[in-house]
Amino acid sequence: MANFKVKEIKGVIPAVLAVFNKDEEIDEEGTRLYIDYLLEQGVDGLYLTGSTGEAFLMDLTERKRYVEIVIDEVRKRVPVIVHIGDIGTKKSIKLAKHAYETGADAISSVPPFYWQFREENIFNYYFDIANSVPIPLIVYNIALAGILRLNIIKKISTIENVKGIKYTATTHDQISTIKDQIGQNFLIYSGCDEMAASGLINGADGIIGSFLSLMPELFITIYNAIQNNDLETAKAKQKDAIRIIEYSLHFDYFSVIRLGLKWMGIPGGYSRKPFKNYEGEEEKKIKKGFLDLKEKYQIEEVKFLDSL
Ligand code: MN9
Repeated sequence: MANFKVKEIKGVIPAVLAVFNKDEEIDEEGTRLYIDYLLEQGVDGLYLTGSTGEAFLMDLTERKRYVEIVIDEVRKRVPVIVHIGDIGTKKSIKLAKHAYETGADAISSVPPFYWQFREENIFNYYFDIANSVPIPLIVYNIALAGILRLNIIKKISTIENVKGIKYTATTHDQISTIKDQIGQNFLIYSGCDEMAASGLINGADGIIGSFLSLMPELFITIYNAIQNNDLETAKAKQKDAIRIIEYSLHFDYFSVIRLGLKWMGIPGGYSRKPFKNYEGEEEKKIKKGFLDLKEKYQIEEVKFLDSL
């Protein structure tokens, strides 16, 4: 059963990595420590088994197990959104029902992908999953699965349980337009970490993303600064975030986030193949790159950089 109302799901919500061990198996102990770390930093919620959670590299049993471990570890302290998206309605409904039964506060899904589904297929996909469980559904708009046009977002928003959108597109003016045309209560989570401040300025209720897992403190500062109309702080901290992210994106960045966590003594685990993991000389090179950035731009108060 859900513990939070959808209105309470806002703020800084890390997209959670799947912590695998070196043999690519789920590392339960590591996962629990990593989740505890995020909660200690004061994040407002968690987003599970999405892109950052390498969901499409796991089978359904593994995805379910991951959700069970995290929800058990969270112990109702913050809301949990479970991404249940898959390529077909039938599989997604299985995951949706499992998420609901395990205690997720909301589900979320990318549109069906790979084939060029027509808008009618996409609408029906969301209709069927939204009707399979009594908890809110957050649409996930991301280029990797195909960006949804405003008209289809509006249509999908008329489905009863559809309560918001995770908006990982760069067209941030549309965040404002969605609020105007669908309603102020339709929740929007800005998903481009490089543009967190912009998303929030345009009216997003929260931010969800990979780098919030590595630097929750930085994104909490950005979020609070925007709430307090402190644009100077928001701009300065967003610049720091952009520099760190831009550098990380030269590599398989989930693995870079894992390294950052490891340097702080937090288990970040390993990615599944074909993603790459960095060790030895490559790890040293990445570390050196971060130290150079820190020095060149005088980046302060970023915990993983301070741990180097
Ligand atoms: O939506 C994330 N996208 C993916 C969330 O995981 C593909 C973002 O947080 C990006 O990882 C981030 C870096 O581009 O903005």
